[in-house]
Amino acid sequence: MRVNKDQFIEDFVNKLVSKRGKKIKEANLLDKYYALASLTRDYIAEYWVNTNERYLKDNKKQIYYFSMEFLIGKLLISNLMSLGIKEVCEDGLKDLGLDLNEIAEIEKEPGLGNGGLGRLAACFSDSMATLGIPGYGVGIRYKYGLFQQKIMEGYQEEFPDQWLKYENAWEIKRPSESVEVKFGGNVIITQKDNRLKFVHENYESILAVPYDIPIVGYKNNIVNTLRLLSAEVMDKEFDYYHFNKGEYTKAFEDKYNTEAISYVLYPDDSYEKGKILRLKQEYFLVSSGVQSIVESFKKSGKHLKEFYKYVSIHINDTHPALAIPELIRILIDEEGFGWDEAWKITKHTISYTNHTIMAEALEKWNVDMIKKFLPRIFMIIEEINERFCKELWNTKYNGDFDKISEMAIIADNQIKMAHLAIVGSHSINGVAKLHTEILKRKELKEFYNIYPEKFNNKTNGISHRRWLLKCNPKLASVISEYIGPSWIDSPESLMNLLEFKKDPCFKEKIYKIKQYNKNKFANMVKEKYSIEINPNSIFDIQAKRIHEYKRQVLNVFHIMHLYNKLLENPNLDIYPRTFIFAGKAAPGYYIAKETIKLINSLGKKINNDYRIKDKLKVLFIEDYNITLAELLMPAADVSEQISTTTKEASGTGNMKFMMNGAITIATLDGANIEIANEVGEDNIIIFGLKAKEVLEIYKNNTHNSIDIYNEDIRLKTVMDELINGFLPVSMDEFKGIYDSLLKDNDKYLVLKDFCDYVRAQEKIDKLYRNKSKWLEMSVTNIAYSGKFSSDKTIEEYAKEIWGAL
Ligand code: 26V
Repeated sequence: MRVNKDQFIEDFVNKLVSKRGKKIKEANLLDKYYALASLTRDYIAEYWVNTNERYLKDNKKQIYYFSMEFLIGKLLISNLMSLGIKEVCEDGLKDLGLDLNEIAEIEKEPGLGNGGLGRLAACFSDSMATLGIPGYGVGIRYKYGLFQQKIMEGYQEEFPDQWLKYENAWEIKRPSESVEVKFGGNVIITQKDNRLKFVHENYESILAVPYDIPIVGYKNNIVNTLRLLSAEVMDKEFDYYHFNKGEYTKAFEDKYNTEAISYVLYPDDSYEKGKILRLKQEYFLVSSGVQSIVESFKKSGKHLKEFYKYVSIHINDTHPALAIPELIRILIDEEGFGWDEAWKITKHTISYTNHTIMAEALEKWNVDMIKKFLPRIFMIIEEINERFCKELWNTKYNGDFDKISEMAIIADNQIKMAHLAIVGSHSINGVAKLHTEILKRKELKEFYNIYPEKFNNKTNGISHRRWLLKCNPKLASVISEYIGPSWIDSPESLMNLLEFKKDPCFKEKIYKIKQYNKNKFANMVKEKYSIEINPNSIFDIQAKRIHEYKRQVLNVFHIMHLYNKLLENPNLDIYPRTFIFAGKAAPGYYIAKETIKLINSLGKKINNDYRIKDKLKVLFIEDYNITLAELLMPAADVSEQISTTTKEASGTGNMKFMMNGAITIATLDGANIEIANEVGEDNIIIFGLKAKEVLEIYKNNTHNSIDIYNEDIRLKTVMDELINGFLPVSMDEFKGIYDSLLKDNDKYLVLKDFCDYVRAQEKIDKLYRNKSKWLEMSVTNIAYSGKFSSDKTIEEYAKEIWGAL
């Protein structure tokens, strides 16, 4: 868009008055933020309206991306950049004596997700808008996002994330587009004109109120929509009878119970049985979403028979899988379709992404629960299941009861959501090549046998706009200086950087930028934690959810081993390193929380030990979120991607670090494999067991952690230090971790990979000393990172799954 500086200044000053009732002199930072954000939204509005109008006219396929999580990050700067007016605003504000970054910092980040899955949804939304694909995100407007993490005495403590405490400057509430979602009650079946009719009675109604957030395409005048739904009571806000009796809690009980549906994001990244509220959230999302889509489709005048030709509904993991029975319900009960046609329309409309093979994250709902809260939906799932089992019986598996009950959607009084999602959709994809292969050959192999055509791979990607252009402006500008700005629209042209990987002048610039970003990070650490870190040390970062399979403990063991070596010989030639951790643990995940305590205890010991002469530092930065990630990625020298091979479906942090020039130390897991294939083995440090070996170990149970413990004295020493008073905690503090590794035979093969990990880390130490070589590797990583732009991923989804390009 076009706005000149004078116009901007005038608009801004007026906005402060109209929106906040203040002149610049009296305005505080919050006033300035809201004025600027609101002005930016005004600027966006015109394009938003035009885009919607165009989409309506164009008759193109609309993509609805259903996700329980959207981790979009702060929006002010990125929106200004997408509008192409960041510099003008910055200048204008400067004239007023204001600093854009200071204002932008005060924005509250909507933490509406747990991790990779939620951030992927945000990167995809960004890419859809930038590619001009009519894409709508559909999610929940949780009043409280993922908990705020504070570290107290080394332990994680959780606090409510009150991101809506003030207002959300970006959203537009649309009460007139609210829809009714029905829970509970019973279903009456009658017969009319030779057809069964299903009437849902005695249900409880909840209103789903949409809030729309603009998703601004990058300098293309396109603005897509992220629609977040909030639960409200249908009509009666409170009960006068109880109110008059002074029973205030009772008077408002219904309201609270209803609205609780969209109060809190579940802070788990794995599934816990029997959470009624979570089930309600999932149905709330899909029912309101699918109803609105059908309504708006009907307005277009086309026949619902053609629904799937104009609408794709993509479900982000199985969490929104009830979209399948919900669409069938609407088509049959409300629109008068017969089963066969409703089934065909639904299957052609829906596609599904699987994000994990971790058994504990695979959703299964108790039959009685679904029956009680969603009686009509249950009938439909039962029907799908019966027909599916019959199909199996009549085709491949005649007489094979075991196979059929293994594949059934309903078995052992449970509904398996992954099975429902596969049977009721036309496409299922994994998120990296290895992950998809494991789905096809192992986890879902029975389904692959009968529906090979449904399975496909779509390796994840990240938005290079947020993860390079926005978060690392200095790097972005040097890149443009050398290869021109075309990489912003076509990220694969980052490859042109390879030409300069041996250019000393270019490399020096890359080095200086990394130093600048490291200094910036070090200053934050000093200010916030009063810890001095050496910006000339290697910044070695592991930032992700805390989970046994991600093996933060392996990282810790290596640090302890280095520390032991230094204690033995304080003059040992170790390149100074700062080990940085960040990430949240699910509040109920004991071992993960103990891992945080372990990192902090080690930090306390090492950071205060003058004997090792500041060669090692260990930091845990609290409250990892998108905003912190934007500071961390540009400051990293080393990216830790060390999951137990086969367990990390893809990973996307790996791509963000690489794009900012960090060197990856990794197992051949998830997308690490594809990163390694791109950059070549000289530009990534690979270690550890291969997928085949891991699968073999799991299958034949050939692993014995006690043997490794006894054989490797370095490892034995480190492990003993967990429980012998070496760390500044009680002796039994880390008994849980210790036992999981020895008594429980180290399910995630930490001990097995330790030796090779130490070797790989020694290689890093050596390589970093060769500055020229290191910078060459760094440039190579940046150059190949364009391959992992979510623009490319979304293009593949659009072409191969949605039929939309
Ligand atoms: C499951 C549940 C179950 C109910 C409570 C809330 C909740 C939240 C998340 C999940 C699923 C976790 C799966 C997940 O996040 N997978 C990650 O997806 C990334 C994007 O595809 C991928 O890069 C990571 O490797 C994968 O772990």
